[in-house]
Amino acid sequence: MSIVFHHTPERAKVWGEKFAKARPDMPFYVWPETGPKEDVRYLAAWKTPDDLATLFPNLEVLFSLGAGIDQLNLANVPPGVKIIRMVESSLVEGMIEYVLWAVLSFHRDMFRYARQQREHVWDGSHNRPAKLYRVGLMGMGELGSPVLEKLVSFGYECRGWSRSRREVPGVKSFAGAGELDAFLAETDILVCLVPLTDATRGILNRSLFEKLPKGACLINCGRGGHLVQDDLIPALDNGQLSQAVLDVATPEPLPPEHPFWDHPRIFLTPHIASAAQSDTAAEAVLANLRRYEAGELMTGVIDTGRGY
Ligand code: NDP
Ligand code: OXD
Repeated sequence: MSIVFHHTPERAKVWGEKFAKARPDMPFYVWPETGPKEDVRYLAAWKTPDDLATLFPNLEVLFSLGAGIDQLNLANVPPGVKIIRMVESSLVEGMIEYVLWAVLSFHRDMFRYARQQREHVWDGSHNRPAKLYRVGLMGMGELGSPVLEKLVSFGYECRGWSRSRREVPGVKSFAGAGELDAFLAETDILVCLVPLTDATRGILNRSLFEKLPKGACLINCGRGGHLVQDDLIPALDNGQLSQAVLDVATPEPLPPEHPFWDHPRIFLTPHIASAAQSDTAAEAVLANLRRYEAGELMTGVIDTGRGY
């Protein structure tokens, strides 16, 4: 009974050491090494190799190396194989830092001051307190809920939107498609942290932007596929949005001629908002393997019907 790891050699080294120590009984292979294919029960991957069914006929669990699973080709995963997303502490910490940085930067006018610096303009505005900013976060899950808790502690007026109703202290909660418009109407800074599914693909579009108060800020740290990219620049140019912070795009990397690179009101980062650290990620998978072998429920099980 073995596990195959499919990612970079640097990560594989850390994982290999963790597994050698914690599970000397379980052979650990780094793709493209697999050992006897019929022995492979577990695969840990960011993207899956093609033709999983023939490659690993006895595969039982696919561990995503990301919190998101849209990068895995799910059509490729044989029925009956459990899919588990990454749930671990460093992903949460990274996302808290990123969203807090982006919200603070918008609130404290840092994007404007960066534009002014390029033009040698010295023009400061009076600071507005955090409580005057309403932050609306889409996706109150493993990442979104602790991000909201941190934003509350900084004094922002926080709202959260999710599929089912979620409670986070100090956060006004909205649920489902029926409450989306009310959520948007009260959101000055919109943070997207829902998973990319059939229900959320293209959700950040012109019609949604028009439901936000004029001059709102968009922070997308979900996936590029959430945003209808052709709708963004018109919304920024007509003032409906005043700033976009994009950590994700389609495709990644964006081609050099893409208009997002040079737009003065778009701040781009190269999908770095957060990432699982190898040591804590390996520990999370080891803990899930223990649960699985004991017949317990694993953390982060994907419901393929709802897509996350
Ligand atoms: P979770 O599955 O823990 O949480 C997802 C949240 O989104 C839940 O609250 C869920 O609602 C809500 N949601 C899902 N579908 C809908 C819908 N149709 N309408 C309303 N709400 C919906 O995911 P994580 O918090 O772990 O991760 C979220 C995403 O963040 C990942 O899928 C990935 O795309 C992105 N990510 C980006 C990173 C980056 O560096 N840019 C790093 C890590 C993750 P409910 O609570 O009712 O289930
Ligand atoms: C993830 C990511 O989904 O890093 O974990 O984007």
